[in-house]
Amino acid sequence: MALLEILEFPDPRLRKKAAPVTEVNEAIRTLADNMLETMYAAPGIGLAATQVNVQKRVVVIDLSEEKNAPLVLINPEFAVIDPEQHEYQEGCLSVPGFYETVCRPQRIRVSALDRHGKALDFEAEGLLAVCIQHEIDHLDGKLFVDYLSTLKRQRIRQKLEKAHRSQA
Ligand code: QAP
Ligand code: CO
Repeated sequence: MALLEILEFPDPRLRKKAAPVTEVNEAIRTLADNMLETMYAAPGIGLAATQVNVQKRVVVIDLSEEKNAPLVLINPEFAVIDPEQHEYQEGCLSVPGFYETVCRPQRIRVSALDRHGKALDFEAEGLLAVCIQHEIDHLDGKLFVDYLSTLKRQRIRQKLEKAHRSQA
């Protein structure tokens, strides 16, 4: 297994749209395993392939306290069940140090392939529903800061750019 580099906002590569996975093979399983290792090490609860500069529709999530319930979603899609929006305080490994309130539908129906290429179809609500929508956004080049005001987004961008300059 290997730790992957996580791209940080405002890296333009986070804006690329990921392509569907055409075959769930060993290379995809290795990518998912490396993404899980990278997410656990961060530590985080969700990571999309876009964040590690791979333009493929692969997402990993683990909401468990013990970090022993990995969810691998390949070509994930969702449909809104309950259009009522709920607020959630979101963060992102690509926007380290910033947490802001975002509104999203609370209940969704998810379809995806698992790590063996088997079709999954399930309902999600609460944090899982938020996390899946957040990660699918990444695959479409979208970040949670896009839901904030221009002013808030620019402030976050400036602070992260400054941090990146002092790291370089
Ligand atoms: C997405 O985010 C998410 O700022 C996953 O300094 C988060 O794993 C969806 C993290 C919240 C819904 C609600 C963030 C780690 C991890 C940071 C994460 C940080 C270190 C974020
Ligand atoms: Co994120």
